[in-house]
Amino acid sequence: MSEPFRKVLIANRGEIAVRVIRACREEGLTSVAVYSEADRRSPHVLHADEAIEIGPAAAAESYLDPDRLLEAAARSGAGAIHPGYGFLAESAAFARSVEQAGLVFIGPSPEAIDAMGDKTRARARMQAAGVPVVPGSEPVATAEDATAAAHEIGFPVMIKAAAGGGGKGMHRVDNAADVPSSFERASREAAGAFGDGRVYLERYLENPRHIEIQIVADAERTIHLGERECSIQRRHQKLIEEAPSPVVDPTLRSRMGEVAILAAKAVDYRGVGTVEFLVEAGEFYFLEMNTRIQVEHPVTEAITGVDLVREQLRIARGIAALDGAEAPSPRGHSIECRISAEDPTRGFLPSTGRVEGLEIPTGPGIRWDGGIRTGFEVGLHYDPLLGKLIVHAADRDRAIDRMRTALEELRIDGVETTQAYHLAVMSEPDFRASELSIRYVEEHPDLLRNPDPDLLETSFAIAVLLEAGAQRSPSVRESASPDQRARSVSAWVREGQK
Ligand code: MV4
Repeated sequence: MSEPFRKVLIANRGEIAVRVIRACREEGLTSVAVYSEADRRSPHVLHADEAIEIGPAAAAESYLDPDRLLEAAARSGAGAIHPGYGFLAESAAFARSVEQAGLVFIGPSPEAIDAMGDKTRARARMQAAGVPVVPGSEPVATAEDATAAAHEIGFPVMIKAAAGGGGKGMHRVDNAADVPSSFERASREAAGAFGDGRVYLERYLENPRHIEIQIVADAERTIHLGERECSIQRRHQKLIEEAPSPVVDPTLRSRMGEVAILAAKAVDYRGVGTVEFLVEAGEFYFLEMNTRIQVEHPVTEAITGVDLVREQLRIARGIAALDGAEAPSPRGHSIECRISAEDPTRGFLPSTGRVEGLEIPTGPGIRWDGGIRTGFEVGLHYDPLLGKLIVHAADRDRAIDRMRTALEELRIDGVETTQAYHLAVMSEPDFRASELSIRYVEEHPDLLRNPDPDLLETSFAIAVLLEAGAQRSPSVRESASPDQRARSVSAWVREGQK
């Protein structure tokens, strides 16, 4: 059992820092925020019981600097560090330093982080534990070995970096002739990006869904809390998540859940964690395990009623997961939209500026986890996530309608955001029909041309005039081309619609 602690340093910023601070307060724990020069007036600083400035805006010299964080912990007398997600959350070295400083790292052991960090090691370990992985090879040393492996697996194949993650150094190969060049390129990229040029091969899955299982584990029990559907993403950044997945039935859920428990047990996992799968044609394959609280944790919280950050804090103090209870049966449907300072009409280009106005939607089944307030300066130093809008309703259709209403109420003035994109998705037929895969965003480019509501009004007015003109004016009706038709309608309107 861990040392008890009464004070927690939150080594993070933004919405997740606020989320953790709130959970600390409810658990009777004192919270210590850390902040960079750029975050002096940020919400997490205002919410925390105490706050310590740790360095300049550049994350490498503040939120990513283990020494400054440990120094702040020592100075404040914190007995534990919660890393949130991103930054140092999945650094085994940081977790080790925290423990060596005599503090509790609120997360799994450094060994569990390490075991899941190396892709090929994790793959081998999962295979040994009976967890299905995408059919594939060990790391291959030469182009000849890669070609032999590809023939054995069958085309198309994916060449992946052993040390990789997040899609870097991944190459699809469709035929044997292309294997050597792709092998060389993938090895070179892997060496450059990860300092480890080893690559391996997998069968390429054409149209998979990305579905993940939430795990909660203490020293005695490893429990799963069902799945989240995370297929709607762009360049490995998730945009929308939901729970449950519209394609997972109770049988598949319990099969995936049992396998996720096997995966967690294989590394003696403690705390909350997520096992990611690719799912295609009713089959599922282990992808990786995330050894942290995830951005999308609220959709699981909504349908299970479990407070996952509370679980993290309590498990770290040696208290039984779920207070010793069984996993609750899920109720209803939850959707999360990530609201980021990015412009979907310009390839999700990060947008900067001052938040001039902010209206947060409220009402039954609506939750906002945010890290901004009026006057907040959105810069380029950190992740562009401003907040997450989460809804919960009795079923998926009603959750979508509720999200649409909430998105219409949300107002963030001063920066471009992904809000209108989300609104467009909520009405898109394939989304409504749950026709999803990891290709959803690229397969729906029309959603990226966000129609401005004012522009929509204008084009609607033009359509009405065209229709009326065509019915009542011979020159409009007999126009030879759309251009001429437009000119004729203008003339018809100017002349008083005779
Ligand atoms: C794949 C795949 C298709 N086939 N592996 C991307 C991130 C990395 N962790 C695994 N990834 C993929 N591996 C095989 N054999 C497609 C992806 C993939 C993906 C996976 C999950 C979520 C989003 C994705 C987006 C593009 C590609």
